[in-house]
Amino acid sequence: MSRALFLVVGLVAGCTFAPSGAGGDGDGDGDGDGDGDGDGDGGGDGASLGDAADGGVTDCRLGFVDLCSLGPPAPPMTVSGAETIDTDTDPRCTTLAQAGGPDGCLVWVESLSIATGARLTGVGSRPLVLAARNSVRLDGVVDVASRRGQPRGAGASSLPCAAQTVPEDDIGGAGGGAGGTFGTSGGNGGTGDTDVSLGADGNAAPGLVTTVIVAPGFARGGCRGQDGGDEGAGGGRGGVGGDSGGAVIIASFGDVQIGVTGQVLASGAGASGGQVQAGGGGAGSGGYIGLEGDLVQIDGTLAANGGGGGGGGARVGGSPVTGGPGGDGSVGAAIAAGGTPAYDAAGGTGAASTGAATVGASSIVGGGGGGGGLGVIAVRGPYTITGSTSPMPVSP
Ligand SMILES: [Ca+2]
Ligand SMILES: [Ca+2]
Repeated sequence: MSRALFLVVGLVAGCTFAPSGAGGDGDGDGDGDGDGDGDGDGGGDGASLGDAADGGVTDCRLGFVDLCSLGPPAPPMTVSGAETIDTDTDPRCTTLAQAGGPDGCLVWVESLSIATGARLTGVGSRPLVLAARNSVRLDGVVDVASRRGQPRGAGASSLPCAAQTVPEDDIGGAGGGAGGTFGTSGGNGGTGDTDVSLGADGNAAPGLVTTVIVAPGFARGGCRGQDGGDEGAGGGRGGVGGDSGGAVIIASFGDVQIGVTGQVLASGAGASGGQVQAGGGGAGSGGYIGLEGDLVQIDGTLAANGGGGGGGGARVGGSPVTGGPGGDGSVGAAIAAGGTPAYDAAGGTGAASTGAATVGASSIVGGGGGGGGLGVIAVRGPYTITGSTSPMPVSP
């Protein structure tokens, strides 16, 4: 487990925001008094953002979301059961343009609370952006993770990732697919047909991963794993690659509190195993979690882990055997299991803060698929951690 207790106290460079009456937030930079800009903004924006109760926004920062540019928020949002937001169709979405990134679905509310045992699931092609004028309190789950065989998380696998070397088809045993690479590298696929059987085409090259993507300052899904190589026309099909984890931002003018039972999940999906003689699929990488507030308090769990690669397929004693699927990216900091082999080519394990993604095994039959790499967790503003985050946060 990746547990740490520390406090990061730092002021965001450039313009900062603080609602009046938040008490003490302005001490560090003197916003609380004598800031001419603050006074001006407070008056100008008062119609949309200020009110008698909180005294209006006195200063603004351009973080993940320019909250000061928004109109009045929707009423407080409380999730107490299971609820899903499809970021392509939900009427609560307004389109958020992200500089350099994909459009997101912005849900802009007065405050946000997710109760213990409740779950807010984001699906659809766009990242999910939850923003509150006042506090955010998560005791339940915000879920944009992807899981094998289920709809992918919001914004998952929706942006292109650098081209990977495609695994080779081979009747004597195909190559395994590479795992998705995002915040850290996925694992390569395994080589197939290392005994060069059934023809003169040599062994089967594996799928190879690409370079890591520098942590972006906007929400985007991670990278999908590759499909495994096929046995050949009409033969066994390569394992289906895993979707990446999705993307979510949670931003507030006030504090963002993730309680002990709270979770934000953006892990990638495990891949399917290869059919007879075919390569296992590569797993999806973790996705993106962005958090922003006056203080971000992480007492619960943040996870953007990679999934496990699929096992390689084989013909064993004349019978076709399909490799096992890899595990989905974990909740917490455990590595995801690779798929069991039909013969001897297991899938690679998925990345978590406790271990890097591993490669699929090479074999005389179909190679294993690689595990998925880590996603990205980015926090703007000061934060504390007493819970578990995998990977550890970066400051964009
Ligand atoms: Ca072979
Ligand atoms: Ca061959």
